[in-house]
Parts: sequence; structure tokens; C-alpha cells
Amino acid sequence: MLNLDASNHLLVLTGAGISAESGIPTFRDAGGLWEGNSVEDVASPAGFLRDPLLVWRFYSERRAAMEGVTPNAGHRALVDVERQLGDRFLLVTQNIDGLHGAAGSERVLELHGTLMRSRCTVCDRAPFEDRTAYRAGVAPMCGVCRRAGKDALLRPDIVWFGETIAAGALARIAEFVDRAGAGLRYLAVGTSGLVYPAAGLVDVVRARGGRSWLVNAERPVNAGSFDELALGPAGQVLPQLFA
Ligand code: BJW
Repeated sequence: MLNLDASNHLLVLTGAGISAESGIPTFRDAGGLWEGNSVEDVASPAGFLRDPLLVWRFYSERRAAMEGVTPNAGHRALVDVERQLGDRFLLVTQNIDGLHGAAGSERVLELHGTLMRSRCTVCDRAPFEDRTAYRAGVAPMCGVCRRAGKDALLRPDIVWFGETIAAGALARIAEFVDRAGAGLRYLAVGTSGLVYPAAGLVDVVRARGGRSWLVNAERPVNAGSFDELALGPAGQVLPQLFA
């Protein structure tokens, strides 16, 4: 049980595992492969430079696969706890699927970006909502650049391997951790603990003396860093954890 009182702040990190019960395959389900390509090959600036059409096909398929996908009991359990804690709650997600927002979570930080948004690789127009699943073989181009007589590719508004997480996101986490002080509690859900800086959040919390919980289908590599471990599907474990 994760019991919280008025002195506590709760920082939550979620990964692909929380959306698994909504039908979205996790990253490393297929051994980190998509059609024989490694995740790093399709989710990296070098991969995009090498083959933008392949990368756009990967993300277009994922956009199309979101049709009809809805949040599950795990997402909803986090909405309930946020309603109790208000500003003493922050949800950091590595997921790009938007399901936390769809469930009703409000204090959500999408650390790795958003599937349904694109941005230009050249101009500084703001990232914009884009739900298009582009036809295979079509490289989407920036309309703003085209009007200025230039050709520029669009790309998904996602943080790829080797790219930096938005400074504002890390600052918001640091501000929350500072504000929480000794009352900080940390919960990681459905993440393999392989990708940084997200995987290092538990160490930040430990250094501050905060207690930490992990809910995951299996023991991840960084399981030893947590105080409490609950193995099982997030959609079943989370509602019980806060009961
Ligand atoms: C269930 C379940 C159920 C199943 N219930 N559980 C420090 C040390 C070493 C390396 C680095 C470091 N700092 C930075 C790096 C480099 C790199 C990195 O971490 N590499 C590692 C692989 C070693 N990090 C970066 O490049 C990051 N940038 C950065 O730090 O900038 C500074 C910098 C710049 C240049 C050089 C160095 C530093 C950016 C990382 C961005 C990652 N982006 C991706 C892809 C894009 C998003 C997309 O297309 O969707 O984001 S990678 C991919 O992994 C994706 C995920 O968000 C992310 C995490 O995966 P996640 O969520 O953990 O999923 P899975 O599948 O791995 O695990 C699911 C888990 O759920 C499993 O354990 C299941 O058992 C479980 N599960 N069903 C509960 N029902």
C-alpha cells in the first residue's frame, strides 16, 4: 500500500507498460525491434537522416494504431490520486500516446514528446497537432517553408535517442522535488529502467531520502534501487496500491 498524508508529494514516472493493457505494445516487447529494425534505428536523428520515409512509416503506423485505443484502469487510478493531491502530484510520462491526458490527468509532463504532433526540421514554427498517418512513400513537407520557396521535411515531435530532453521539463521536475522536500514519494510504473534520464529519477529521489515504489510486470534492471516492489499488471496493481 502506498499511504499518503498531507506532508507528502507524489512524483510518478510511467512507461510503456502502463499502456500495455490498452493494447499498445511495449517498446521492448518485440526485443526492441520493428520490422527487423532496432528502436535506435527508427527513433534517432541518424536513423531519420538515413531513411526519413522508413521513420515516417513507423510513426504513421503508430498514429493509425491509436484509433479506438482508450485508457485503462491504471491510467484512471493515477487520475484519482491526482484529484486528492492536487499540486502535490506530478506525473512524468515517457509515453507519447496521450492516454494520461485522455484519462483526465492534468499535471502531466510528456518527457519524450507526443505522437500526434509534428514539427519542421528547419524553421522555428511551433510544433503543431498532426494526426495524419502518412501514406507509405510520402515524406511530409513543411507548408510554411514551402510558401517561402524552400523544401523542408516535417518530423514527429518526439525526443529521439541522443536528443536532449526539453530543459523546461527537467526544470519542472527539479522544482517539484525541491518543493516536496522530505515528504517526497516516488512511484515508477511499467518501465524497463533502461532509458535515461527517466531511469535515473529513482536515484534523485533516493539522494533526497524519499521513499520509492515500483509497479511492473517483471523485475526491471534497476529494481534494486526501489524501496518497494509490486510485480503485476499496472491495471490491477495500481487501484489496489492506492485503495
Ligand atoms: C508492464 C505491463 C503491464 C508490460 N503492467 N508493467 C546515462 C547512462 C547511459 C546512457 C544515457 C544516459 N543518459 C542519456 C543516455 C543516452 C540515452 C539512453 O538512455 N540510452 C540507453 C538505452 C542506454 N538517452 C537519451 O538519448 C535521452 N536523451 C538525453 O539524455 O539527452 C542528453 C544526451 C544527449 C546526447 C548524448 C547523451 C545524453 C533521450 C531518450 C529518448 C528515448 N526515446 C524513446 C523513443 C522515442 C519515443 C517513441 O518513439 O515512442 O522513448 S526510446 C523508448 O524507450 C521510448 C520509451 O519512452 C523509452 C522507455 O521505454 P519504456 O517505457 O521503459 O518501455 P519498455 O518497453 O522498455 O518497458 C516496458 C516495461 O513495462 C517492461 O519492463 C515490461 O515488463 C513492463 N510491462 N506490460 C506493468 N501490463
